[in-house]
Amino acid sequence: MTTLKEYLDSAGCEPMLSDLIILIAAQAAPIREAFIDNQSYAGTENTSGERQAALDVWSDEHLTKVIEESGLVKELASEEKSDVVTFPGAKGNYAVVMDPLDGSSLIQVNLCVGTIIGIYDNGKALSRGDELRAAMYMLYGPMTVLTISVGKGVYTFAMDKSGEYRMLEGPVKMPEGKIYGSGGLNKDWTATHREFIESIEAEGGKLRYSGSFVADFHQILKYGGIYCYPATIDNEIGKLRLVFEANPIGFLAKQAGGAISDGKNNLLEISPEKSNHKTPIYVGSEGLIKRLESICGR
Ligand code: AFP
Repeated sequence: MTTLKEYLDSAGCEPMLSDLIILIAAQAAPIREAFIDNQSYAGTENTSGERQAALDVWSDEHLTKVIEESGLVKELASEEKSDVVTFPGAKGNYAVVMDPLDGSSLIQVNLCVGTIIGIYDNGKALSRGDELRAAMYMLYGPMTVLTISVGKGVYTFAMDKSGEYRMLEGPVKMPEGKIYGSGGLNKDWTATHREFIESIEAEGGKLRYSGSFVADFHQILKYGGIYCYPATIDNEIGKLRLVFEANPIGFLAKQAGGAISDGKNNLLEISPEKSNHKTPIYVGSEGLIKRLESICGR
């Protein structure tokens, strides 16, 4: 089976980018290893005021160290840090955006969580999603799975016993499907969001929502459908973050034939105002995003 390195070479990745991707992807092994000693909450909050799990903090510190030591990255933005960090001595001109551990409320119940990464080659972490050079996530499920795009479709790999990633599938095409999941309390949904969800349910849509965006997206990538974390009547900016969550996942969705939107705009075309810029998110099959935008645009 094709290894990650063989795939990146065949996709024409420049050697520095290939090295950076392989280095970050390899960190899935130590992060997985760290689950057992980091099951509690850390007693701290991130910049969005959310409780940090010990594994959020561990993964953030670990990835930051590895990325800095690579000498390839000029800027790093992380969901667990208040500001963009700069590494002035870097020889490479990459910028990395990351959610070191997405879905952290599921750590203590052993459900699927993951690490989300976006890579820019312009040295600027606060860039638009459509400027990403590459995006990927590592998923800590029954297998350790890497889903990646370097702008030439989406490919999935699984880590074997020796730590080598071997290709599972690709190019992955997201079908039109009927799986849906929505964050936000039902009582706080807006009329347009409710109308959209009811239209999916009327067609036999199946509810799947775990509390881990990256795991829920992975299912939608395979079967089609939509993940939503909408604006609600008490919170019009939503909960998820444009830079670390929406943009890398949106890039992957687009590369697989899907789309991402806040209900009216393609999120990949929005310039982040700050590191923890929040936005309503809808990501999934293209037809459902078109339907959503026609309901919201009325
Ligand atoms: P973090 O674990 O990185 O904080 O992300 C959690 C999350 O942003 C996303 O992964 C989930 O889909 C969503 O929050 C769950 O939120 P609710 O608990 O409000 O449904």
